[in-house]
Amino acid sequence: MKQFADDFIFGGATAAFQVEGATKEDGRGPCCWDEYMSRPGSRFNGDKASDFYHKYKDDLELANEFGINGIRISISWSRIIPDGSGEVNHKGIDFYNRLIDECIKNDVEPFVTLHHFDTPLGLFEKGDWLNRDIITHFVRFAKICFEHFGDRVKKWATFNEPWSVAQNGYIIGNFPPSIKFDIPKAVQTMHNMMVAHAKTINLYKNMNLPGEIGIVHTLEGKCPISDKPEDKRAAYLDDTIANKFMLDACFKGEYGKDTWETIHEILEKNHGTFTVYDGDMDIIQAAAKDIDFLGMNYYSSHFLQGYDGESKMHHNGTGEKGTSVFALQGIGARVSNPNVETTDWDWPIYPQGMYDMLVRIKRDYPNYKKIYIAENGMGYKDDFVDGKIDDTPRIEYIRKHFTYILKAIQEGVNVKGYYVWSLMDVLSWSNGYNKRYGLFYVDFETQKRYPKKSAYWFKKIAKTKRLVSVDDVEI
Ligand code: BGP
Repeated sequence: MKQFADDFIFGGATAAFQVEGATKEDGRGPCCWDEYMSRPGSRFNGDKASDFYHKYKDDLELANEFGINGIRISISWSRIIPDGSGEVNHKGIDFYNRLIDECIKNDVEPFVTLHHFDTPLGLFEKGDWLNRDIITHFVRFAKICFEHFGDRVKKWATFNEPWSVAQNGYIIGNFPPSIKFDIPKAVQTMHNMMVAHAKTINLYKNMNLPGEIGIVHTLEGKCPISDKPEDKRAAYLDDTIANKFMLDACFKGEYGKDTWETIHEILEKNHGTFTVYDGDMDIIQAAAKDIDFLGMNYYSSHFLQGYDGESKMHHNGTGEKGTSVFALQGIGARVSNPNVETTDWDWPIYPQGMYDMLVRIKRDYPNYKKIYIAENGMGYKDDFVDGKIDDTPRIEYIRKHFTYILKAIQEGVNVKGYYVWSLMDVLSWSNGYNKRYGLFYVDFETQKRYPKKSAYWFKKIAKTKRLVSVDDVEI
């Protein structure tokens, strides 16, 4: 397959906390990240971010000029309901009304995520997704959003990446609440998020709105580093907790027998368990019948080695290549593969993993309906030279992933769009402002935007619907 379909979406992705800034304006309440990033020793915060709260009109005009016809945005829960559960803040509603209208005016279709990591602080302090009361509050927030924006927003996602909320918050410890190696809490978090997701899907379907609803998962390829049985097992265990657990819930409506047993094996080795409450699986089952799409974030795959020691971890959040350590008790160790290059943050660049995942979804979850690549892109320390940014490695990264998307489409996988992470440079949660992803460079001092070489390249693809080489583009 050489060409994308005429209706393929060439989009750019953002998330409220990473772009909006204006954290204290117009009645917004704090979210968990405001508090987390104000702790002593924090290297950065989201107070200004990319100032999208004030610059969204410029960004949408720029998107339109560069042929981008879709944007992922998320709604900051604490702008709409400052403490997460109480009064509605009408200035928050007004902002998103203006933003959504501006998207439509510029022919940049909004794809809206309800929760992109930014739980309101009040609810976070009561236990976040480990406290089941949050489910009711989330569904109420979703209902308010559907009522106010559901006439114009045609693509909704309940959550962005439950696995990241769980893994980074309770295993790696580089997201709030910054707990390490508590795999049972990570699993409970994901399960509770599944209940909230399913209730929200059911609500949306009952409201008969003119759009579609799904979820965004990060899907990471898990490859054994060798043919040894212990390495294969480690890859299988990591895949089950990172990918299969959530995919089973969303598309099968149950945790398959093998998934259930494998998760319990991991939990046992970590001296814990998780609770499924009465009625949870009925709700999850009903939502799996109705879910309209899978949003798939794909950046990387991991290479696994068998490991039976204690958990140990070092998160490379500075871009010092080769400093990552990741080994989990009861699962395995992620190791470097000498044949696979990595980014400066040690993320293996393995585009074939995206293809493998796409064909697997079609094979294992045949009721999936459609897939949007909701995020893909490369963190890179861009060089800014006389107002020009030559980010050829990023173009190569995206081009290789596009090639595999086309191959998957040719083999019958229904991929309907691609949202590059990110539209403009944004705040990276655990890395700060030097890990850039955008098509548009942001000078964070002046908040001026500059199209990178990748933006010109993306524009050509969006226009011709064909993959062009990096040599066909000038800055
Ligand atoms: C995804 C998140 C995004 C974004 C991206 C890049 O997991 O959904 O919000 O941050 O990863 O990650 P990072 O910023 O850590 O490099």
